[in-house]
Amino acid sequence: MRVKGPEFKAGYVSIVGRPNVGKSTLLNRLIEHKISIVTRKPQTTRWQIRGIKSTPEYQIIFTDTPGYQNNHKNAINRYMNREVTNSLSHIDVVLFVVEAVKWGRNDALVADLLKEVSATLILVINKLDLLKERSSLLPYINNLKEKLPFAEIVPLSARRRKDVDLLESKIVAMLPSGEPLFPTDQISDRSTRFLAAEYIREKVMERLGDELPYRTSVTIDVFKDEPELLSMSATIWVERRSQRAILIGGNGKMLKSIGAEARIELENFFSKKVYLQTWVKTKKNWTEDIKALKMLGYD
Ligand SMILES: Nc1nc2c(ncn2[C@@H]2O[C@H](COP(=O)(O)OP(=O)(O)OP(=O)(O)O)[C@@H](O)[C@H]2O)c(=O)[nH]1
Ligand SMILES: [Mg+2]
Repeated sequence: MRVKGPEFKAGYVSIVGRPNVGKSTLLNRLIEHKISIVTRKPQTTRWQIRGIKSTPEYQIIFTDTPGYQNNHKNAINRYMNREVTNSLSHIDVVLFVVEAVKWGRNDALVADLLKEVSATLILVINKLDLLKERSSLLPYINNLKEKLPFAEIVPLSARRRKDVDLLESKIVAMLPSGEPLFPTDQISDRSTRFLAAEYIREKVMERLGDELPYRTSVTIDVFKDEPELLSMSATIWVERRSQRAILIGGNGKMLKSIGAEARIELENFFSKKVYLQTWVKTKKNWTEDIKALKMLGYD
């Protein structure tokens, strides 16, 4: 790794907030790659995912996290909440993401967690483009200012490039000086195999988010990466036989569509042809079963 001058900055930044506020959208925009999957359904992200942004002047290691909540209390949700709390130690900056101008029980839970955190706090008020009454923003900000000692409050839309650039410049100002912490050509801590499974899960959630919101998980059984072709075999896990039938659909139509959509995204991401086989298997009540969770990668 090239040694940088003393003015180089590097640090860790965690992105936290309740489900569906736009954390993963923000991460992807910040690092300009689709590392974390995004759907309109809450509880899309299930694990910590790091995205690394390196420039000649600085390196930021962002961690996207699952949405913090206490609506659901089963084993998978306990795992997801733990991913959030674990992301809050040994970091420099926290982006606390909320949605303009909403504040609920789960936002308050996140605020409580952050009371114990020593890192610099930035409040990111997302989805500004959806806000009809601009006049409601100031009282909202004034109310949130009382809750935690924010170093910055940044209303934005994670979908707008220039808003995200401005946020990034504010983050850089708060980073400590130091050498790069990761190789400067690395964009994530996750393997391509992991990302492939996530892309497939995204398509399942997009298609069946209403019928099977939190009941599916994806594992990759075969991952053969050759110069011209990536061959993959993936298993989509569900909790019950009835869910398996929904996922497969009449004449296998639903599974075929999911496979076709995932393949297009994977071909874009890997810039090569992808051969994808998909299977659906049942693992009874896996969201409640610690052993099954481990087998599916929630360890
Ligand atoms: N209009 C608008 N929609 C947004 C914006 N940012 C995110 N979204 C949408 O909000 C939904 C949730 O976005 P995600 O990025 O998956 O949210 P998240 O906080 O990562 O959600 P979880 O992983 O479930 O905790 C998606 O449909 C996004 O397209 C924004 O700035 N404006
Ligand atoms: Mg997410």
